[in-house]
Amino acid sequence: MSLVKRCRHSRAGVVPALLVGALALATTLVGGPATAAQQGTLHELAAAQGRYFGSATDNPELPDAAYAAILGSEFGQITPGNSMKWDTTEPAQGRFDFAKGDVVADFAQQHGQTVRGHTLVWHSQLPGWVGALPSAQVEAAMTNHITEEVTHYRGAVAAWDVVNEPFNEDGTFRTSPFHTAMGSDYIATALRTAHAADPDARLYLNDYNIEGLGAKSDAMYALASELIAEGVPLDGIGMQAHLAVQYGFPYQMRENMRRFADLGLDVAVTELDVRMRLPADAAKVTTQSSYYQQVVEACLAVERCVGITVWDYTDKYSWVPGTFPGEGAANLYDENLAPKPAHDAVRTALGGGDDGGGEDGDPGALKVRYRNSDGSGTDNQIKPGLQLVNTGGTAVSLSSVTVRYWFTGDNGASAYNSWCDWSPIDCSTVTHRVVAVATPVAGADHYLEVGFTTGTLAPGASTGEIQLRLNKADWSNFDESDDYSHDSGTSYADAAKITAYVGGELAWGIEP
Ligand code: G2I
Repeated sequence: MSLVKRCRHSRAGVVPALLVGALALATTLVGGPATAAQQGTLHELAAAQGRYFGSATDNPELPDAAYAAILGSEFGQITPGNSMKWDTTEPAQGRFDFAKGDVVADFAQQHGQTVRGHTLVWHSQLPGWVGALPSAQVEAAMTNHITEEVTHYRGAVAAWDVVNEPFNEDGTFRTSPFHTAMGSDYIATALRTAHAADPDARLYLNDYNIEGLGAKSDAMYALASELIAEGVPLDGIGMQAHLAVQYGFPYQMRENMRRFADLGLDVAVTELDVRMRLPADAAKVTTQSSYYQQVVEACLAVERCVGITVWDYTDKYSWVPGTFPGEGAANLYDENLAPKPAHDAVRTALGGGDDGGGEDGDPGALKVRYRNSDGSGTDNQIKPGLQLVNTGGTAVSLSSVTVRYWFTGDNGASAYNSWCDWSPIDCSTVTHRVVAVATPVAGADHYLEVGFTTGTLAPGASTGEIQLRLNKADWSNFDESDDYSHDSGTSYADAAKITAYVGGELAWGIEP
């Protein structure tokens, strides 16, 4: 084994100044891709914000000198795409082979990079012998595998994806030899075993489609809460973030990251890419850039988000076309290793954009415009017309935005119905619900919350009119005159008493 042991880091996300320095040195030596106009590599920009910026890589790619030069200079962390998986490291029971993983670990060591180990327990790329074991032998095989691999990489791997992809889309546990043999307890057992083998490694659960709020991330949240309550050594949640321009940006990614952080966990974006149906066009490329940018912004907004790893940095070595025929162009660099617009978007976002980023940075520049479309302020409906305008210089993903129209329910039923009657952005993309205020204040015991399932608001763009309407379930009348957000103006004007949020943070207006 040629692996050189490296100094330990208590926290995968913190890049010691020494390493940043080493990285800068590597840039000078290998003559990386950064032009004179671009100050700092992606990782240096991230490190200045207390994050790492990394890439997946794979053994067949490393002999590509041009590829390796960028990998070694631009990124501060690497993840082996395949070579630390079970089928490679223990192809036959008890026969361990770390040669390929060592090549990646050595590359990292030579370039002052940290390594995320991927992955110890996964239903896929699992050698046939594991599935063929009698159930009673699976736990011992699993704990032995973890112990051997984690022990081998002690000091070289800063963080492990201990369990990968434990959930189905609906939030139920995925069937695997491990789940079949041990039920969901296999997860706690795996974490405890990994911790015993390397108490300094940061231990993660990793999955896809858990980037936004939803059934699958709720399941991960419930599992993480339970593991923490039981004292199981869990340090972080890995959000893979294999995004696609045609499916929209994950719903409330920041909020979702924050709830895991609030459990005391680190969060890492572990496999970011943004694919599209080919051929690429200007609109898809713009959306892609905005998704990359929003992921970076979400990570910078949540202190416990320790870093971002792209699932390889170039289209030349992407897994996407092999898995989704007709799709691709998912990465930051093209097939000739030239940086794409998404690369600039990431750089800009890491540079802090308009406010320097950082913890709870500028959530985005938006304003709400309003007109009263209601002929009567004392009938049984409230009819606000709203427009949302991007007043900033960067695109805003509508799925991260919510708007609140504050009002009082007066007397009558406590249940409400709400409606989107018309909008040029299509009411099917607009969500709306009435929420009771926990601690009512004058003018507001409820608000109409408006959200979006998809769409991007370019700099300067407006959603156009969104015609909204709400009523009480018993159709009793309102007195709108004292409602906080109500105004009698019937043409559109800026409305400071209607609030807008990006990723749950107030971006416009004054709350009652
Ligand atoms: O599928 C994308 C990623 C989703 N999350 C977990 C990751 O571990 C996964 O990575 C990918 C690798 O990037 C691919 O390179 O995992 C795939 C397998 O699930 C990897 O693809 C496989 C090919 O399907 C095999 O034909 C090939 O032998 O890579 C193998 C090794 O090159």
